[in-house]
Order: sequence, then structure tokens, then C-alpha cells
Amino acid sequence: MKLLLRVAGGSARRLCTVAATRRRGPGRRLGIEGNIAVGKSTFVKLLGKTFPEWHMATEQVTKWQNIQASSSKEGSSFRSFGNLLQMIYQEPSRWSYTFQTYSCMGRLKAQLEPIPEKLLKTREPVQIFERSVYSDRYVFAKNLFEVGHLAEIEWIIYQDWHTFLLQEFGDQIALDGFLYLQASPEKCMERMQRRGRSEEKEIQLQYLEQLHTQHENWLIARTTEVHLENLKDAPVLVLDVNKDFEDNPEEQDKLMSKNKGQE
Ligand code: UDP
Ligand code: D5M
Ligand code: MG
Repeated sequence: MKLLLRVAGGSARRLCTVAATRRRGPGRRLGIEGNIAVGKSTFVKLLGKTFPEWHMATEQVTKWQNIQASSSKEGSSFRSFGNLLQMIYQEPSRWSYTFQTYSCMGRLKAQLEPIPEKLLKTREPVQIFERSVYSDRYVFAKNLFEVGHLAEIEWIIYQDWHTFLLQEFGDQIALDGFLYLQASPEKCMERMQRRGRSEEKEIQLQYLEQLHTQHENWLIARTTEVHLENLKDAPVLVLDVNKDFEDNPEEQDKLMSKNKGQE
């Protein structure tokens, strides 16, 4: 099945159609995937400007940087219990499993959110998710296990509840396809350094290379074993973002009009 992203340029009105529905329910739901600092948030902002009627669910990085109790008692509502993003980079073997439980829960909640009322009124409701419960498992958790930061017992337990939750929620959380922002690990390194998140300052090129390979295996070569039927042939639109697009209208137009649907 083809994922088709068509942007009619020339006039002020742009038209985007994503044809790939297998999921039941109204509208289209797409995941934006890609390596650290490849440009996902920048791309989501650009989509938001181009298609203001679409709904964007951005990654909850600030939540990970400042863990709060969900049911804080009066007076303690702003207490921070730590910076989980910093903790996973400082002591990955200690905090990887904890990180996976928290990030996956957040992504699950985001994917379970009902379609916003105002979106239902549009002709073609589109929801965009910056990363997904799938990249959590098939990119990050898998890699953390392979490099030894998740113990085998943690990986087994993780996969057990991940599969269970995804099967239980089924169509409610399913996505219709993915936009894979692809760039070399070197380019991601450059952008990550430009962004300068303090938690990420020790990240080595090797880690970005590992994550790049995980993305490629999952979304391009399709050699990663996935455990849900609807994920096996999910459509993937690959966008090459090696060239900077952030402040480059010409590159932005190219990206928006690209149609590289894959069977
Ligand atoms: N960026 C850039 N050129 C681009 C896209 C992004 O220099 O064409 C910068 C952006 O300003 C940010 C960094 O790269 O400082 C990472 O981008 P973003 O946060 O969007 O990446 P993400 O981690 O969300 O994929
Ligand atoms: O990703 C945000 C940051 O969070 C980046 O440092 C990667 C990290 N991240 C995101 N998801 C995971 C999981 N599941 N495990 C470990 N680390 C994760 P960015 O690409 O900057 O938007
Ligand atoms: Mg981001």
C-alpha cells in the first residue's frame, strides 16, 4: 500500500493527502521517526505551519527532564524527583529499564488521546506523533538490550508487557504509517551539538550510528522482527533531511512535495 504525501504548491492553499488507511476510525495518524536531532521537532513545527488544522503530539522531553509525582500532595506539586534523561545517559545500565517504562507509558497515553473535537470537524483529520511506542521498542529498547544496558530479564519482561499492551489497545493506538526523517549519523551529531542539550553532551557518534542502524533495519530493510500484524507492512515515507531545511524555504518545499511511497 502506498503512503502518498501530495502537496499542491503554487497557491497559498496546500493540499496534503495521506492514502493508506487500514486502521478503523476517522482520519489519518502518522508517526514521525528518526535519529536523535535529525530534525523531527523542526519538521513537526513546519508541518504545523503548513497544515494548521492538523494535530501535533510532540515528544515529552521536558517531562523526562523533570519527573513529577502525578498525584502530588498539596504544597509538593512542584517537587522534581530527578532528570530521567540525564540519569539514563549518566548510568544507562541502572536507568534504561525505568526510562522505557516511563517513555512508553507517555507515548501510549499520547496515542490513546481521542481525536480533538476541532479536528473532527475538518474534512481530513490528521494526527502527527513525534516518535511512537514502536520506535521506543524497535529502536531504543532493542538497542539498549543489544549493547548490554538492559539485562536479558528486563528485555524479556519489557517485551512481554509491550506486546500485551499493544494487543489489548489494538486499533485505538494504531498508526497508519510513518514518515522517516533520514540523515547520516554525522549530520545528526552536528545538529545535536548545535542544539546543545546538556544531558546529551557525552553522546558519541557510535551511539547515533547504532540508532541509525536500528531505524534502517526497522523501516527500510524491514529485517527487525515486529510483533504486530499491522506494523509488518506499515507504509513508510522516507525523507532525506541531510540538507538543512530549517531556514531554507526551497528545501522545505522539496520535502513537503516529496512522494517516495514504499510498498
Ligand atoms: N536543525 C538544523 N537544521 C535543520 C533542522 C534542524 O540545524 O534543517 C537544528 C535544530 O534547530 C536543532 C537541532 O538541529 O537545534 C535538532 O533539531 P530537532 O530538535 O528538530 O531534532 P529532533 O531531535 O526533534 O529530531
Ligand atoms: O529525543 C529525545 C531524547 O530522548 C534523545 O536524547 C533520545 C532520548 N530517547 C527518546 N526515547 C528514548 C527511549 N525509548 N530510550 C532511551 N532514550 C530515548 P530527540 O530525538 O532529541 O527528540
Ligand atoms: Mg524532538
